[in-house]
Amino acid sequence: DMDLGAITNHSTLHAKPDGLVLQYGTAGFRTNAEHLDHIMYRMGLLAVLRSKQTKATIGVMVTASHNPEEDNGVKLVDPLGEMLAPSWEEHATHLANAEEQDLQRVLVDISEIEAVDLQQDAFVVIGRDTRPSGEKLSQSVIDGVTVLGGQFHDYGLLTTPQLHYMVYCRNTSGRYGEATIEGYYQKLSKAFVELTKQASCSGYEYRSLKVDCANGIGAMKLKEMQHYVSQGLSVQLFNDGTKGKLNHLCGADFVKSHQKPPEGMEMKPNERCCSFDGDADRIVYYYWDAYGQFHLIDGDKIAALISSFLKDVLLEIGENLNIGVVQTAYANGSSTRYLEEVMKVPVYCTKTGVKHLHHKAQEFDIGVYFEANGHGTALFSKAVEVKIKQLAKELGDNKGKAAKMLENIIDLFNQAAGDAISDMLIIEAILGLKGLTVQQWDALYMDLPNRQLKVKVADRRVISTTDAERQVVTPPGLQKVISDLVKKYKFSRAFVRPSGTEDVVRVYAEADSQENADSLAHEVSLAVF
Ligand code: 16G
Ligand code: ZN
Repeated sequence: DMDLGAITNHSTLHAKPDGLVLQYGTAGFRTNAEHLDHIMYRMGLLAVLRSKQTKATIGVMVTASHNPEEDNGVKLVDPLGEMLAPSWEEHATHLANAEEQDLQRVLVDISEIEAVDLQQDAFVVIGRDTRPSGEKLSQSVIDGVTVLGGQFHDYGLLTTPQLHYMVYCRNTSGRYGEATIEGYYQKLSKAFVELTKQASCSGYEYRSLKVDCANGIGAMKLKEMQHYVSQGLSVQLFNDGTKGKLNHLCGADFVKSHQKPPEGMEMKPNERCCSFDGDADRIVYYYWDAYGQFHLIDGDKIAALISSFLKDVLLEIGENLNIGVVQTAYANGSSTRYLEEVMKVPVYCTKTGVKHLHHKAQEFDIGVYFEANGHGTALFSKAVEVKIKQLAKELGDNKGKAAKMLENIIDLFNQAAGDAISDMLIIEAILGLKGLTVQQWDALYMDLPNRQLKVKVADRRVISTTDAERQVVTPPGLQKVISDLVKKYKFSRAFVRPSGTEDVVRVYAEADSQENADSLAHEVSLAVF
């Protein structure tokens, strides 16, 4: 049975500040690190219950991704490396907000609702990003795990997708890969090096790439990995954490939302550059052209590159598999049109947040998903993986070569979560195999000018949406106003949604020119206010 006395004793060491209410949001709990100690302890407790219930290893990642350095956060990772199931997000919120004297009762409630067998063993793996608060907060997670009799392995410093990978490996008896950092590097680099060898036959040139690591964990892990892939790629690291502050004026989120290059990076015209975010689960590319214009290549264009490559390879192999691309409302209208009309692949739209895209992508033989902000990956059904492996062995000539190529591409994807390192290697391999420059990739289609704004309102929950956040339901009448505003412009689109991570309403607008996108966004935000 649960040692409830011990839970309470320890709990007073991890006391909840009076009146503090936090919610398990789109990416777990996230706030100033000073308010998180009790959350970490309680998420340790919850991870044990989830592990007992699923009879599997559960992950706990201590990170606040692209938030400022003073913040931290935590999210739980489910058995197949996925985000925590929605019903457990609610448990997490209850547990986080319980006053000390109610803690035991809430734990018992969760155990009863979820039919947790308390006799079952529990195993939890823990990782953290480079935030100064991370080490102590991880220790509080461990306190929570051990007080409930759970066992654990603390990986220490990891990127978020690496922790997802570890969980996935451990719950699939090593079939996916070995659950060590060395295993991760081996799996990815083996696939990458094979691919670049194939590319070199077709005139592949040695590639170099500049990477802005957001002064985060990505720098450390990329340094560790560098020599494994040096045969095919030379990476030059910037914002590696030795000087600047985490996510400060740099990183994928900064570059995407400001549509400008990070500080601390030396860029020459036409050089291929990319940025990771603070926990290395997002990536965007960009370059200056010869006329001094900045070009951003976001998650949408990454999805276009990847899915067109996959489609070509399948054509070569002669396999007719069903590919789907999953986006959110933030996907640039041009990208959706390009995918549907030029590439002829079906495109689906889900609500914002990785778990929604991931879930949808699982419905296809091959599901490619990316958020415009650069988080994404591709998922391959078990049947497809088996089939491709078999074809790679059986087929000769070009078909066999293509199958082998696809086999390596599958291995190179982190199918547990979007992964900046893995995505970077895939993109570099594809560009190399196709002999594409960054400009040629960028020219697949032209982004429609767009603008995002935040609006502070008294209560953002009065806004509810439907149709994957593209239509407002409440307050009544607001959608009609937005629709009428949109009609005033060409190639226009606009939507509003309450943020899942900040106390604001987000406004998105796109139109035929930047001026029009700006004024549409402005008009819509006035309608919200
Ligand atoms: C979180 C999500 C991200 C989403 C963002 C939206 C995960 C792991 N992360 O960072 O996918 O784009 O929230 O934030 O799901 P918003 O709701 O504030 O716009
Ligand atoms: Zn992140």
